[in-house]
This record gives sequence, structure tokens and C-alpha cells, in this order.
Amino acid sequence: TPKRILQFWKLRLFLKHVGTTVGVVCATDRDEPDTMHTRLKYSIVEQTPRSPGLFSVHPSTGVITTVSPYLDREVTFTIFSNEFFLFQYEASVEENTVDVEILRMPIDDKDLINTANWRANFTILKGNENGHFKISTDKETNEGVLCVVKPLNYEENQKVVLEIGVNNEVPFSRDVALRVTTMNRALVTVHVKDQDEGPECSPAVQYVQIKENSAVGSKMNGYKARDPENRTSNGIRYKILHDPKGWITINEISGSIQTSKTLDREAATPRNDLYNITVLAIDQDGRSCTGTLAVNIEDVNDNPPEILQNYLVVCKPKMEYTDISAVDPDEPINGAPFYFTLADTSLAVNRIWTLTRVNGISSKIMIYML
Ligand SMILES: *[C@@H]1O[C@H](CO)[C@@H](O)[C@H](O)[C@H]1NC(C)=O
Ligand SMILES: *[C@@H]1O[C@H](CO)[C@@H](O)[C@H](O)[C@H]1NC(C)=O
Ligand SMILES: *[C@@H]1O[C@H](CO)[C@@H](O)[C@H](O)[C@H]1NC(C)=O
Ligand SMILES: [Ca+2]
Ligand SMILES: [Ca+2]
Repeated sequence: TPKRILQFWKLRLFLKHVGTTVGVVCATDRDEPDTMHTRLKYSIVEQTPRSPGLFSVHPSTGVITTVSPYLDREVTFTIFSNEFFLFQYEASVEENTVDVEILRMPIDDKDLINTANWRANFTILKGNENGHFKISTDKETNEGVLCVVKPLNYEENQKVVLEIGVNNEVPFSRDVALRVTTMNRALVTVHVKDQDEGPECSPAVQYVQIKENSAVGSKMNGYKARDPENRTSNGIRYKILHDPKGWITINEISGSIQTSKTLDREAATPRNDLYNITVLAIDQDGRSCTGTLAVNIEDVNDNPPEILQNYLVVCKPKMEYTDISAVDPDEPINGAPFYFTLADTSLAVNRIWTLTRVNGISSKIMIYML
């Protein structure tokens, strides 16, 4: 036989909708868990104002619905239940909003017997794996205050269901011999409301590769932003905010790019880095985001090596030789090892000078005076 342990709970709801389900009372019986739905009957013991009544409860499912067109009323429920019940709340929050209170779960302890120092302790049992929510107890009212502490994204999640537990120091059961510290639980369905957001520049950095010295007017894919609501790039326009050397133009409609000058990898500063262009993406309502188009200018062997010294002295007999070094501004693959020869191949010159490779250094030779 079910243990009829009485509990009175008062819950206040802020109603935003009429004619809808506002919650479900679900009483369970620990002794006979499989038969609870067939045995338990629900009814509203009391509601204020009594006439016209605002709510009705379904006798077997426990679903509470509004029956009166009163809006935004604060309502106190007195719920009569077995050992614990599950109450379902609905709450909503705009996406991208943070540090807002979205629900208060009041608990009125006045009717509880022998619980003078009763203080509610709320915990989120399930559904907060990503840490978007926080629940705390209002010390004065003993209400559970549910807040959003990390912004939600409608495009990722339209609703989140949280299971909330509430404990207190005094067991819910008056039957102390049972020593049951049952946790009352509530299910909160948080509806994430869509915001009409601007375009999304994601990923923030997009990469493209162009060979240097490509013909002026060469085209390639550029930057793509998209509308987070429908995930398309339609209707988004593009502008270049910053182009270090002014080498690139962007197609306003497609975001594809075109070279407007001959690209010179060796003239871009800093060399050996990506050539970054800042792109502004604008939607039809004028909202915008910025992204980076990182252009990898592919090297072409378009630079000869250069000898570093243009004047050297070899002073006999103290010196027999000196080093000659050369550099190439292209990438290593288009640079050293270099081949050094004497420009003047005449016998007179060759009789006096000879070139010898420095071991292990491909950009340096020694010139000997014989
Ligand atoms: C509140 O409940 C949590 C989890 O059940 C527990 O870790 C914590 O100690 C409780 N706090 C108090 C003040 O009872
Ligand atoms: C996507 O949404 C944006 C703005 O809401 C609109 O301008 C664009 O036409 C939509 N694209 C498609 C394919 O529906
Ligand atoms: C270009 O952007 C990339 C990616 O953000 C960054 O690693 C790099 O340092 C940037 N280079 C320059 C020259 O700003
Ligand atoms: Ca080059
Ligand atoms: Ca070269």
C-alpha cells in the first residue's frame, strides 16, 4: 500500500501563454513503482482566485493546463503528493544572452511540519554538461534561481532540458525510521529563442594559395561568410578592409578574389609569411563581420643570387684567400647551392685566382690568390 506522506508545496509560475500546458505533477510511490500511474489520481485541492479557476489538472496524467485567459499572473500552487514529485517548468531565453535570470522555482516551507530551519539546496542534476546554466538559492525567499551564465546558440540547440534537484537538511519523509532522503526533482525545458543575427565570419581565417607572378586578373576563391539562420552565403556582400600592398580585389557578390597587380612574394612584408587581407562581410540589413583571407603566395624562382660583397681585398703574404658569400631572396628550394665562376675567364686572371668551395656551406666560396 502506498505510504501517504503529505507534502505541501507552493510553486509560482509566471504565465506567458494561455491554453497551454504549464506543468506536470508526477507523484511516485516508492513501494510500487510500476503501478503508480494506475493508482494515483490528481486533483487541484485549492486555487486562488477560486472563480474563475485558472488551472485544471488531468486526473491521471497530472498535466496542468490553463483554462482562463489571465496573463502574466503569479500563481501559487499547493501540491499534494507522495514521497516526491517531478514538476516540469518551461523557461525561455534569447540566444547570445548571458547573465540573465530565466526562472525562479519558489518553495514555500510554511506548511511543512517540523522544518524550522529548512533551507532549499538546488542542484542541476542533468543537462548542464556544457555549463550554460547555474542555479542558486535566493536566501530571502528560498527560491531556486536559474540563470544562464554562458550564451546559448539557437542554431546549435533550440531547447535544453535540465533536471534539477532540491534537497534540504530535514528529510522529506516524516517517517524517520525510513531514513529516506529523497530528492525532489524538477524538469526545466529551456527554449532558446532565435535572434536575427548578422553574418557569421567563420572560420575567421580562410586560406587561399596563389602563385607569384600570376597574370594580373587571375581569379580564385576568396572569403565566404554565411547567414547563421539558413547557412547560406546568399545576399552577403564583401569588401576589402585592408590589403597590405593593394594587390587583390574582391568580388562584392561572390567574395572571390582577383589579382590587380603582379604578386611578388619577395616584396611582400614580412617575407615567408602569409599575405593577410582583412575582409568585411555585410548582409542585406547592413550587419557585418570581418574575417581574414590568408593568401599563401607560392614561390617562383624569379630572383638570381646576389653576391654580398662588392669589394674584397686579398693582401699577400698575410692573406692567401677570402670568402665570397651570396644570397637568394627566393625560398631555399629556389636558392642555394650556387655555382660560382670567375666572370673573366682569361688566362691572365685564371693564373692568379682560383675558387674553392667551402665545405658544407653552399652559399659561400673561397677565392685564392695563387
Ligand atoms: C547541496 O547539494 C549538493 C549536491 O547534492 C551538495 O554537494 C552540497 O553540499 C549541498 N549543500 C548544502 C549547503 O547542503
Ligand atoms: C538567408 O537569410 C538571409 C537573411 O536572413 C537572406 O537575405 C537570404 O536571402 C537567405 N537565403 C536563402 C537562400 O534563403
Ligand atoms: C596572417 O594570418 C595568420 C593566421 O591568422 C597568422 O598566423 C599570421 O601571423 C598572419 N601574418 C601576418 C603577416 O599578419
Ligand atoms: Ca620568388
Ligand atoms: Ca632564385
